[in-house]
Amino acid sequence: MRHHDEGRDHDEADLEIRPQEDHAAGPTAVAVSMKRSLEHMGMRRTAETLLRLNQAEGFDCMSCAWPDPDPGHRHKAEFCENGAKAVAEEATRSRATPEFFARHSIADLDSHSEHWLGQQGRITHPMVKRPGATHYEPIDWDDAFALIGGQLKALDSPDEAIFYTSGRASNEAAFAYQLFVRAFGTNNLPDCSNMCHESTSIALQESIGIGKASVVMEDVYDAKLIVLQGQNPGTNHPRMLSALEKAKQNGATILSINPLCEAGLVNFKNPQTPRGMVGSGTDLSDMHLPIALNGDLALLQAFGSLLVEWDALDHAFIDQYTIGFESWKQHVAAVDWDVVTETTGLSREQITDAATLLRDSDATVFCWAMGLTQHRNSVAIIKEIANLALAQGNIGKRGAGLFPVRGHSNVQGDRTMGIWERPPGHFLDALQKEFRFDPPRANGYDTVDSIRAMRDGKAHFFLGLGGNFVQAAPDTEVTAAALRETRMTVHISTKINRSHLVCGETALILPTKGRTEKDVQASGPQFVSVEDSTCAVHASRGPLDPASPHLESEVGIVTRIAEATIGDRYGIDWKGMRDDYANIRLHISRVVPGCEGYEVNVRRPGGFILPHPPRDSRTFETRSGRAEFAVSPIEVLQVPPGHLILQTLRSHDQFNTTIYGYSDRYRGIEGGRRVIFMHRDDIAALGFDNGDMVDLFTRWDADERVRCAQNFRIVDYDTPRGSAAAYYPETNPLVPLDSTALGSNCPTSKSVVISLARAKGRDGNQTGDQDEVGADWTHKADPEPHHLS
Ligand SMILES: Nc1nc2c(c(=O)[nH]1)N[C@H]1C(S)=C(S)[C@@H](COP(=O)(O)OP(=O)(O)OC[C@H]3O[C@@H](n4cnc5c(=O)[nH]c(N)nc54)[C@H](O)[C@@H]3O)O[C@H]1N2
Ligand SMILES: Nc1nc2c(c(=O)[nH]1)N[C@H]1C(S)=C(S)[C@@H](COP(=O)(O)OP(=O)(O)OC[C@H]3O[C@@H](n4cnc5c(=O)[nH]c(N)nc54)[C@H](O)[C@@H]3O)O[C@H]1N2
Ligand SMILES: [Mo]
Repeated sequence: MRHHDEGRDHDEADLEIRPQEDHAAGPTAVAVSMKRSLEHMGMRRTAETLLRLNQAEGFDCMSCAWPDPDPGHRHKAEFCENGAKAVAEEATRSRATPEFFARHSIADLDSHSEHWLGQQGRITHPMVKRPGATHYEPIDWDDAFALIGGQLKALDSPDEAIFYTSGRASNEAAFAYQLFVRAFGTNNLPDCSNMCHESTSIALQESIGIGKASVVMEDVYDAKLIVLQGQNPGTNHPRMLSALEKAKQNGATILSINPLCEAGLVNFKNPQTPRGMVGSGTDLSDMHLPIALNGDLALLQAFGSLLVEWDALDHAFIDQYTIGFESWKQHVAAVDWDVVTETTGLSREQITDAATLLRDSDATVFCWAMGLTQHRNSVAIIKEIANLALAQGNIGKRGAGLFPVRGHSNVQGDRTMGIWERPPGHFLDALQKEFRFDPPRANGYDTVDSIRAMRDGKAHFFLGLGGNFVQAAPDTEVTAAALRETRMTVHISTKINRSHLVCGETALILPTKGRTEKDVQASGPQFVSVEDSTCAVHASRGPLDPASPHLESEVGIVTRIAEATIGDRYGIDWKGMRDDYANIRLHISRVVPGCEGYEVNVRRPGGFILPHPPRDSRTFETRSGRAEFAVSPIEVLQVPPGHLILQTLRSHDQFNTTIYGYSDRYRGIEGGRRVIFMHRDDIAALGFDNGDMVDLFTRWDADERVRCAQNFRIVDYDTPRGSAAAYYPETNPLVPLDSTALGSNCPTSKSVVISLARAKGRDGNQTGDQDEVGADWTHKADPEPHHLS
């Protein structure tokens, strides 16, 4: 495996640094959407897809999990630039055929960038790499399923197999998948959520009894104050900007808390309005706090302390619905302001000004994403948001609530359907009743534990329902080596990605239909269903003919793997589910809480909203039966002199590990991705100049590994001192596998302590005695881990 996007087809010398943009969207966004769509799909397919995207009778956008407006209030073009890119990426006319795989060995493919791999188009046939082979070759579906079934049956225990899910799978596919995995006998169901909003799910479960958002779309429109913390909506949830604009027009104030002044947080030019296309746009944030990385727990406790001091509290709510208030009150009242200002990089005045916004609002919506979930103390941070919401009674009230903005379009639905390595007992009981078998009760492996199990020879089989595990997971070298240890890796995918090239002894690629495509089964055309960030569940129907006649649907693949592995054990009717997805939905309606009447409800235009006890009736299904205040000590991340905290984030031209292109327009980065954003005083203090090339090293004392990512260009950028940023997944080799959030085991992708050294050149040999700036530790191993293949 190469340095990711430094494959031979891309030259970072083309990199161009421009000024940051001060607004998001606007006419450029429309132009970019159209250009990419036409390039990949041509005119007809562009029209066929984009006009059906996010429409009540159309298909759900596979980009993010932002909710749709009510069916009556949708625009003709209810999509954003990045949604259009996601569609173009899937509905492309390019094809990766068996001839393509015959021309390119796996080693050759591995020498290309992730972007190039994606550009080869949709995979048309099931492919296999046999033990010792250098190439993938085509395989019949029946033979592929027999190989998988044979391998699974040969394991000593079902717990030696790992069944990963990315968050794009439909509810139907996810339900069938978890059913198969549990009938096979394991709870090893890690998913992308383990690297994403897991900290949210754990924290909110403990604080309010449910790990999901307590708002619906209307609450955003009706909020008095919206807090946007650790989130870059202009890039990752662009349609959220329309909702924020509407909220502003209704009088909302917006407070953004982010180390970076992201374009969408500042100004939004709504491409759906004339003002957005030619005018000056809407100034979204009323106040921006440029917080230092990982400063949020201290900031939120400082807010708490001020609200207590001002008695800006909802005592009736606190008395009636919560426990633990007194301890929390005492804890925050005693907050150490020196620690607060030091860890946040903010002044007491700035923090006090922001707290007055909270004080003066009687309806606050708190939004957050990866900037809060991927730190060691993430669970504590999110419980602290819940504390603030509880202190002011901002739950179960119009215009108020907790709003973790989910990532993958159906990551929340997959969890609802039982994709979880730690399933609750009541879910297993319902499964047992419906299917008359004893599901395994022991917890399975999450993502990090799956990697450990493969590394340690405890798991020998990996199956990915979507996703790009090797690139998305932390500690790339460790993860790659772990996957290579397995006897079989299987990927259900639409397009080629790096994980297909980091193979087990035998490897299979099973090509699947995507959201944009028609899915016809024995009983006729099928639709699938998905859940968004606000618990709204609705149907999705693809308009296009499948990319190849040889594709199977995800439900088709999963049910046939089940047949090949467990046959008719327990008498589960896999064929019936495959032939008519309504049969799966019938099971869902009887197993999944809140899904009674699923078939009817999901067919309604706009679908239905799942129950949410705190939102609906201020009912809190926690251990105590009340919403719980949590007390969390502030632990300051130790950053030795000469080191920085690095956050790994997304550019405007990628979807997770899928690299659409090399234009991070809003941040002014064109033609390349290997950049590190730094404060100019940090650049100088470390003895560098803007534009210098550096290698990045992780500071991590817990093991002897040297973690390094090479050849990043320093970009002088508006970020707080000590806080640096670089793109994911190029920096994943720097994230230690064992560095995870307490309580959720989520990798700490937003707080990696690093040092920098002048780059020794693309393939330059690193030695232990290089002039690593500011490092007070020495290399203990041979630091040349870059070419794995
Ligand atoms: N186009 C597009 N859309 C996407 C995705 C994509 O890759 N491309 N990915 C999808 C997925 S799976 C997800 S999870 C979401 C991710 O959506 P985001 O969470 O918006 O994604 P990131 O790029 O990781 O951005 C993290 C933001 O948090 C800020 N941040 C980082 N650390 C801190 C901190 O310590 N404190 C605070 N207050 N802020 C911090 C960063 O500056 C950045 O603005 O987007 C989804 N939507
Ligand atoms: N350093 C660092 N690491 C991170 C993060 C970070 O911020 N920093 N973010 C984390 C987060 S939030 C997430 S969610 C994970 C994402 O982890 P994953 O979900 O594993 O990664 P993706 O890049 O979204 O997966 C893309 C692949 O999915 C396949 N695919 C696309 N559409 C379909 C489909 O319809 N069906 C099927 N079966 N396959 C399809 C394609 O082959 C594509 O290559 O990464 C995590 N890793
Ligand atoms: Mo995510």
